[in-house]
Amino acid sequence: MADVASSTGSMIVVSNRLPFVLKRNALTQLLERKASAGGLVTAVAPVVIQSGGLWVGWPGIHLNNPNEPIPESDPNDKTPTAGLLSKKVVSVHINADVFDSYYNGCCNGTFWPLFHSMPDRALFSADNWKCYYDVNQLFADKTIEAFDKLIAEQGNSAGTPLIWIHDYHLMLAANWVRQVAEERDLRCKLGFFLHIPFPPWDIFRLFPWADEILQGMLGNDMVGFHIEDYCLNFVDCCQRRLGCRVDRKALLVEHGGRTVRVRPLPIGIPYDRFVQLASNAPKVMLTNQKIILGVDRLDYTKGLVHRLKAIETLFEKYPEHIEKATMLQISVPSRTDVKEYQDLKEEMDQLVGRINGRFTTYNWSPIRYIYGCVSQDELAAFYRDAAVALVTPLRDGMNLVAKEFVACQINEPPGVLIVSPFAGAGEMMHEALICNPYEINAAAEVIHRALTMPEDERTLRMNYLRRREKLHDVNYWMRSFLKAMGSLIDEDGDEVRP
Ligand code: ADQ
Repeated sequence: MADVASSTGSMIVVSNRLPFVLKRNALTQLLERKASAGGLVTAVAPVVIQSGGLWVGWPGIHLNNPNEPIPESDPNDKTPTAGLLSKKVVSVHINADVFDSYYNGCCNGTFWPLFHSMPDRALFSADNWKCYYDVNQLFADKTIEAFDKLIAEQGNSAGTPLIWIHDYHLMLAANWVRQVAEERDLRCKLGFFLHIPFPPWDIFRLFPWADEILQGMLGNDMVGFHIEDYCLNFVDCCQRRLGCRVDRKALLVEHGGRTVRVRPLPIGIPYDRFVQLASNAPKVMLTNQKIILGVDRLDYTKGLVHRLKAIETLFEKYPEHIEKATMLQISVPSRTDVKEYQDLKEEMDQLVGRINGRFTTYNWSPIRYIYGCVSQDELAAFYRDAAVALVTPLRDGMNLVAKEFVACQINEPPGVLIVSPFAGAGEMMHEALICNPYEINAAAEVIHRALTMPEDERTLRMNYLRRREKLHDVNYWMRSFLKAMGSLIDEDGDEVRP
């Protein structure tokens, strides 16, 4: 596989979820694997498999018997994890109540809003924090178990294993892994990547146990974020909260006699796969309508209420778009156990009803609202046939939808991307139209501009956007991570210096 990066040692990936979920077949009562095809899994799984590495994570189900064996993948499974044998998977089993406090309570009830700079939505609970702490310790124990497995299987040929911990669910785990590895004289490299923003000091300091989070993250050799702003926020917090010596230019933090590298590593998408999906997908049937597309998890950070209000203002101020353009909003249900998300669902339902009630004619409605998951083929068709994509989160680590839209824009002339400056994607997709989602009137103006933009301008902008995403795809991201860890091997088999 030409586009798969090679690492100097075997890789152990540690993430809240395994790269597939386990489901129990209602008829046979046997466990089955349900594949996951996200970009992260697409890029990382081949490296784990190729390096003989392992994946540590929660299997998506609470089992009565934690020793129940994990099944192999279905023979028809063509996803990248199909080659991940069950013996290469270490599942973390967590008591259901503890899991609820850790995941719904601390991760999604505290860190998610806080790290997205929405502290009023964050709950601070000592009990939830204790569960987060305990679960992180459990993940660290399981990572050491994976490490032992690797050494038992491969001995010296495991090289210096590279342990890659993902996201806000596991910010404490590295320290315990490092401690045990040092006690037992096991050599390894520890890397961490945060998929959401890292907030500024003024927000981060609201968390009562902020110093423990920073110490946990500094247990790694390298800490990666999507963009430089998040790196600088992190460095700033280390200096102000822990009193670490830092180098803001070189993005280095000194802690416990070690120097930790901090790096911007903007994630990409499997670009070629989306182009292929878009080339094969059937046409979207919305007769003679310009589609204004939104695709998001139903989450308050995604700015959905502001977006619908901007659409309402658009039809109010520019009635020429009535019966000519339709907003197609596809929202995938998310965290439905959490009250904030139930409230948002209600608010969206009411808003869609109100706006449609106000503008609908005999053969047209301003908003089509799909509350559900759509297949990758359908998604690619929507991306391809949309005239405008609205990616307007209030805050977002990166946002992959903006990139997937651009990859699928294979029609001539292309559509227009509108992106919020508060998404990581807005930092680097300069040729998109930038729109502040909080400014409803200005947002309506930007949508009008996109709907009326001349063809040559659309083509010029889209060509630049597509070129960048093709170059900086998810495999590029994978290689950048390995390089930042000093673990990348080039085509001649030599190490690439970080
Ligand atoms: P998310 O917050 O989940 O990811 P995003 O980056 O937009 O946000 O990724 C969502 C993914 O879900 C996309 O791949 C999209 O195709 C898919 N999706 C969304 N709605 C869907 C629907 N209705 N049906 C089917 N698929 C749908 C977190 C961070 C982001 C960061 C990513 C990766 O919050 O900021 O970009 O991780 O690091």
